[in-house]
Amino acid sequence: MSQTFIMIKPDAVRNKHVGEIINRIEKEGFKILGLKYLHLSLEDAKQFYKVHSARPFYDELCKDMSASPIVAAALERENAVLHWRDVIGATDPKEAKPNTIRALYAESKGANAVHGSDSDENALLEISFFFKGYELVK
Ligand code: IDP
Ligand code: MG
Repeated sequence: MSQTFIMIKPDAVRNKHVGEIINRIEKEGFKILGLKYLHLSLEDAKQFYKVHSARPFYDELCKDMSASPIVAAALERENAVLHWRDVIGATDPKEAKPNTIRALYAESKGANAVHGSDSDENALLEISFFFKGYELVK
């Protein structure tokens, strides 16, 4: 078993896709270890995405991610990181395969409905950014 960290981004929350995306998480066989609904500050978003601070879209990304509430979750499954990346599809919804979450619900490359960790190591770092140990089920 391995873990991944996911977010339902502000665009998907505003577009009322939270229920469908959580349904998909369950259908894909993930166990939910932690789940919260929160509004990131601009500083939190900058800290979370600091690996992208040199990229041209960084300021817009952080502004968008702190514009309205998100859902954050820690998930467990075999091959969790790669399986979630398959379920969400390519960063740009125009390139995402049919029936992936981004193909179904994303507005654009920036407002692309969901986040998913890109490695096991980053999954654990991202989970600890959002959750204290006692907020995660064993
Ligand atoms: P990922 O979310 O598919 O892992 P990353 O390259 O890690 O994609 O980029 C992080 C986030 O930054 C993306 O999910 C998207 O919201 C935003 N982003 C990435 N590339 C672009 C771009 O070219 N224009 C606008 N936003 C982008
Ligand atoms: Mg990424």
